Amino acid sequence: MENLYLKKAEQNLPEIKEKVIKPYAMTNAMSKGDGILIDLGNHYVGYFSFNLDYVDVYIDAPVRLYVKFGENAREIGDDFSAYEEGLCMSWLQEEIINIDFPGEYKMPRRYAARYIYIKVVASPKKLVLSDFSFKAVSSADEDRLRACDISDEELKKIDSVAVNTLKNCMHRIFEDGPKRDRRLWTGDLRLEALTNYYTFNNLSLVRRCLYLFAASDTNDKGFIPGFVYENPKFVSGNWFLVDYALLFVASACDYYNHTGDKETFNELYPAIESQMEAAHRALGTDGIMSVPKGCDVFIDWCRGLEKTTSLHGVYLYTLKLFVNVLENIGHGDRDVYAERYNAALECAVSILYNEEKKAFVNSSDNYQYSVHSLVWMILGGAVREDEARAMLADVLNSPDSVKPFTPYMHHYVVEAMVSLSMNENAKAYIKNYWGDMISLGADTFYEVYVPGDPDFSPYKDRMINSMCHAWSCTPAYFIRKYFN
Ligand code: RAM
Repeated sequence: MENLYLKKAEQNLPEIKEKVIKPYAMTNAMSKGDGILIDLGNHYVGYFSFNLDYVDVYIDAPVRLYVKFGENAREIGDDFSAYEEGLCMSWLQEEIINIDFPGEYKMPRRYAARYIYIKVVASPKKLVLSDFSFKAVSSADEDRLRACDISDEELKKIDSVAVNTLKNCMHRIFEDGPKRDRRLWTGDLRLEALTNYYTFNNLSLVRRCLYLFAASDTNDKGFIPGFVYENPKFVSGNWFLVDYALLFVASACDYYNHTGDKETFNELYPAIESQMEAAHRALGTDGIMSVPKGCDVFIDWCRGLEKTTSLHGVYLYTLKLFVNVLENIGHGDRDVYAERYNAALECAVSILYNEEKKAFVNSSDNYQYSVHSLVWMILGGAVREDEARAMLADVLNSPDSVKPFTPYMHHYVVEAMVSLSMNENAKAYIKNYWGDMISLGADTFYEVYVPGDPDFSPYKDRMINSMCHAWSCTPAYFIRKYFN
């Protein structure tokens, strides 16, 4: 039987918009060993073509070119042959192409790039490369982009880079990164969808992604995978992240809150409910969320991060959102989940909170003091507002606390701030963290950015890091929703 969710996902397949970029580059006669650098002027995702011609004597053998695509200038300078393999090196965007005849040459694969470097590896005679063209693609419709009426120039610039980041990750799905992974992740989807509501507002793309997760295969504990593929055909992922599964529910709630589309929410309800039930079954005997065998938890990429408190916070946060939506639509399950929220909240306070230290420092997390634990407890509603502000300032400023590594986790720090009406702090935080990437020359925001450690990578070698990563696009969400 055809999967109804997959059918719905196909019905919501977005139209892909195209825009042709014609970069200027000096065209001189080139011989073996010569290179040319092309600057597209901004970061784009799409297809590259150019023209090849001979100079005076016809080329009587194929021309072999090396072509490298860089999301930024640093990547062009990188020596890919020195790459230390963590993730597969085939993600690095370089090709050797052999061209048999003069004329237009269209490279068939899609790339994410601002810079393109071409070197002549072998050619029998002199040649000229010209008519460089980059067909940029995205399912973001620039004509629908809402204006950002903010007078603060710094925030305006941050907003435009954030919008560019989102646009370049919007394709047949919300991709996590157009250079690497290029798939749909639950955690990334949530942040992309939120930002999309305040920018391009492509609702069918959000629906498509929600349906794709609803169509995925759950594991033996009942959790949906952290990611799915959909091109050329749908394939369910094989990494089961409990926090991400919960954020799928959060995304469905956000979608309802933004659109009021009860029909879609109800269609998705069996998948949503199954995640809430899987999470309920994963509660330990102490009432705190645990990570069942065969599952994992993400939260952030920092090394050695203890995650129990954070994960429990994600559970509380999701329950809170879910109960609220159930209440709005007058759903009969509301009370069951409201009771679960209250029980989980009580456990958080009695087990995870350390009265003496006035912090979420506990044996479940080996007494680790982290920004993550507190932020998720604040978002889960486990901290009194008046105390939360001072606690947040303390954990952020403490030299001993574990700090976020990814824009993904930094998003939730800012979300905690706005939930506590600390909008000025939130603005300063965004300027400091995301603004720093701009001062490094970012056209799009990065997958990971650790101030003071520009070489950090969760995958051994920073060359594989994605420099346009959707989960870092949320300043546009905060700026447009809260600071306007
Ligand atoms: C990486 C990607 C992706 C993220 C996962 C958990 O592989 O950066 O965006 O969601 O980690």
